[in-house]
Amino acid sequence: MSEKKRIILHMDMDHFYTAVEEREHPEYKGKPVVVGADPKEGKGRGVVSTSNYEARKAGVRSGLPISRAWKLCPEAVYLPPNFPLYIKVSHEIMDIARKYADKFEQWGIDEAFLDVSARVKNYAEAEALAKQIKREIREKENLTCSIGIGPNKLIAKIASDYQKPDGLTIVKEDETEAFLAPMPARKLLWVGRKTEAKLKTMGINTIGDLAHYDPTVLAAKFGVMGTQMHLMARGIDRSEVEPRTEVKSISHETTFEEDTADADTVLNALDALSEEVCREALNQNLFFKTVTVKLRYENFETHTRSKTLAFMTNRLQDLKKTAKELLQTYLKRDRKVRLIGVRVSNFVKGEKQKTLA
Ligand code: TTP
Ligand code: MG
Repeated sequence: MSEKKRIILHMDMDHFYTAVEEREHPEYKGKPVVVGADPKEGKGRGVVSTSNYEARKAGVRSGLPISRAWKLCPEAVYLPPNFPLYIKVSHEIMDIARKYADKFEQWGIDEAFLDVSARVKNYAEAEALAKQIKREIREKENLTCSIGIGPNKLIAKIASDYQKPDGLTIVKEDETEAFLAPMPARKLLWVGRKTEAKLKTMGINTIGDLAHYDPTVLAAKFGVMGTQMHLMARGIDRSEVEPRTEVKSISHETTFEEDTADADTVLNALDALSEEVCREALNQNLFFKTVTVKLRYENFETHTRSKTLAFMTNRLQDLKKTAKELLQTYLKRDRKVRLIGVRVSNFVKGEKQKTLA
């Protein structure tokens, strides 16, 4: 049975936080701009949330320690994140884009998938639609985005990243293989750094290498993920564009490479987990009230502790402080830790801010 052909768009705003900042402060235009932790003249902790393209030229990008950013580009304009503003703009952009889709799925704060199969007859019409979305966002919001068009979400997402900023990339069904083949395997959604390293030892560097690899060997090595990776490498993705179901909690955990009794190591990892969890909450515009930590000792004895705050928050410092407080009681000098985790729950959805900026 043949399936109906789909046409999917993926839209991703260009250097979102810094683009919004530049729009609000035209005096920053042309200068490198970095949004993230306070650099404290090179002594700051924490990381870069994002940077504009001028700062990226100096090597400053998302996730880089802010102290490194300062060394690479001390002349940049450094700004703390203004989340209420980014969330307001995100709502406005999503409201624009949603109108153009039969099915719409927001993905993070500045990305969305649009299934337009029922309203366009072919890729030429999809291209015209994408241009219209880009125009409306530019005119109403004074911001640019990049759009990818393809036969499924996977291709559309990779295509939107292909020509940034202000890009529009169309990859038709019969072009997917040639489009994907030269790209590094890492570009596939499921391929993280560890998997990438493993693939390299197997001689797999590009998506093309992966597509031509024996799927039974991949399945034996990586389980379901191996099968999934092989399908993706061949450009196959049947997942539907659908509004995300309501999230009940957001959590991340990590297992130490070696069990450790060193409190600093554990607390640094806890901070990193809190950062990941907080970013996801921010991306989904969720404020939380409950924080839970999990700890597993080397003998697999596992503990969880929760605290419900008196207020709702999405601030990283609140999460870090609460998580630390909760975990502290378990950090005993003679006991080695195997795993820790951080979870936030009890969500309140962020309000649309009507009169900001
Ligand atoms: P991205 O779309 O990944 O990045 P971007 O929009 O800044 O740049 P690009 O032009 O390459 O799309 O993420 C959207 C926003 O999410 C980004 O502006 C800031 C935030 N973010 C973080 O806070 N930390 C991160 O590590 C990343 C990747 C993004
Ligand atoms: Mg973006």
